[in-house]
Amino acid sequence: MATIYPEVSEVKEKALQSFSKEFGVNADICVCAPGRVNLIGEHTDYNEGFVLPMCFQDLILKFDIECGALPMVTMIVGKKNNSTTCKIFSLSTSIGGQSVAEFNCVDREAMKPGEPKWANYVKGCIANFPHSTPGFNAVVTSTVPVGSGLSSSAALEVATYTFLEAMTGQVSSKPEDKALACQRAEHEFAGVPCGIMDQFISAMGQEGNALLLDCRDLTTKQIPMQKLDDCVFLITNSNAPHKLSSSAYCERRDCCIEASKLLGKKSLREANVNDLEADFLLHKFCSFSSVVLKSKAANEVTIKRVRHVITEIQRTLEAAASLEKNDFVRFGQLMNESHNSLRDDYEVSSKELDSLVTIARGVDGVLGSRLTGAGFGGCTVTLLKKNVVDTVIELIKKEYAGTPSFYIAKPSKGAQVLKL
Ligand code: NG1
Ligand code: MG
Repeated sequence: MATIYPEVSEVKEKALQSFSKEFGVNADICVCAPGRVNLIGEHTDYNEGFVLPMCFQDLILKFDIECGALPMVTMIVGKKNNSTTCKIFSLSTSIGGQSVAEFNCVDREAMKPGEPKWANYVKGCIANFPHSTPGFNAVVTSTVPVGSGLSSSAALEVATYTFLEAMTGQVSSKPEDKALACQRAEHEFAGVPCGIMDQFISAMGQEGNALLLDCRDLTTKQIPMQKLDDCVFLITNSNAPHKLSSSAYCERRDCCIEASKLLGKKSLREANVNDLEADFLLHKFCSFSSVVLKSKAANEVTIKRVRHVITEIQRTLEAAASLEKNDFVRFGQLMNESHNSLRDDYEVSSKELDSLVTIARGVDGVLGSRLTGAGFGGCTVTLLKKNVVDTVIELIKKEYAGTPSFYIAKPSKGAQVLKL
C-alpha cells in the first residue's frame, strides 16, 4: 500500500462529512484519480505516436528540501442506494461548482448528455462500463484545476470508473480497457475527440515514474524519475483563457488525418521526414492525380503540421531514453525544441505561454521549458534545478503580464481505492 499523504486524508474527510450530511448515512466507497502533466509528446497521441506524461502531487519545497506534497486529485465517495437512480453532489469549482446531478443510471438507453455539464463525464463512464450498475449516492470533489491542460476531465472519468469497479466488484483485468472506456465517455458524452494519453496515465500512473505510452499499440513503459535529484519539474499555469482551443484542436486533428490519408499511411506515426521532403511535396504540388490540389499556402501549413508530429514523436522517444540515462541536460533541450515546434510549426502556443517559457529559459539553472497540453492557454512545464525554483517563480511573478499559479510536480500514483 502506497503512502497516503495527510493532505489526501483531508480531502477525503471533507467529502465523507458532506456525504453523511447530504444522505444521512456514511459512504462505504472512496476512490481518487489524479490529473497529469505531459512532459513531452504533444499532439502525438491522436497520431498514434508516443507521449510521456506523469501524475503528480504539488511538492512543498523549503530551502530546496521536500517537506510535503499536496494532492492533485478528483475524489468520489459514495454508497449504493437500492434504487435505479444515482444522485451526485459536486463540491468544487473545478467540477462545475456546488451542484447536484440526478439521473437513472440503470436504463442506459435513456442516458443522454445534458446539464450539469460535469455529469456528462460520469454518465459517459456508466454508459461505457461493461457491467450493469446499481443506483448510488455520491459526493465528488477535486483539487485539479479545470481548463489548465492538467486533465481534470480524465481525472473525473477515471475516478468515476474506479468508483464503479469498487461498487460492483468488477475490476478490469486490463488497465487499457479502463482507459479506452473512459476515452469513449469523453468522445460520446462530452463531445471532445481527445486522444488516449490522459485516461491512460490517470489509470496507470505509478509513484516516482513517468509513463512512456505508445499510442499505436497501447504498450507502456514506466520511466523511473528518482534520479532527478537536484532537479524538479515546475508547472506554471498561465491562467489565460483559451477560447480557441477546442475548435483549433479539432482542426489540427483533422489536418493530421487528412495528411496521413494523402500519404497513404494509417497514421502520421508511419510517416517520416522523407515523406515531407519527397513524396508529400511532389504528390501535393506536382501531381495531376486524383488528389484535390489546394493552394500552395494551405499545403505549406499542412507540411508544418506534419513536421511537428514527425519530429515530436522522435523527440519523445529520445527524451524517455535521456531520462533513463539521467541525461537531464538533453531532456531539457528536447523540451525546448518541442515548444519551438509547437509554436512555429503546429502554431498552438500563445503570447502568454511564449512569455512564460522565455522568462524561465532566461534563468541559469533552467534546463528546458515548454507548453504542455493542447496549447493556446493552460500551463507550461519547466525542468530546473531545485535551488532556482524560487528565483524563477519570483521572476515570472514580476515579468509575466497575467496572474500565474505554480505547482512543483512530484511524480505520483494513478487512480486508487482508498481505505475508509
Ligand atoms: P489537454 O489540453 O491537456 O486537455 C489535449 C488532449 C490530449 C492531447 C493533448 C495534446 C483532451 C481532453 N486531451 O490535452 O489527448 O491530445 O491535448 O497533446 O482533449
Ligand atoms: Mg480536458
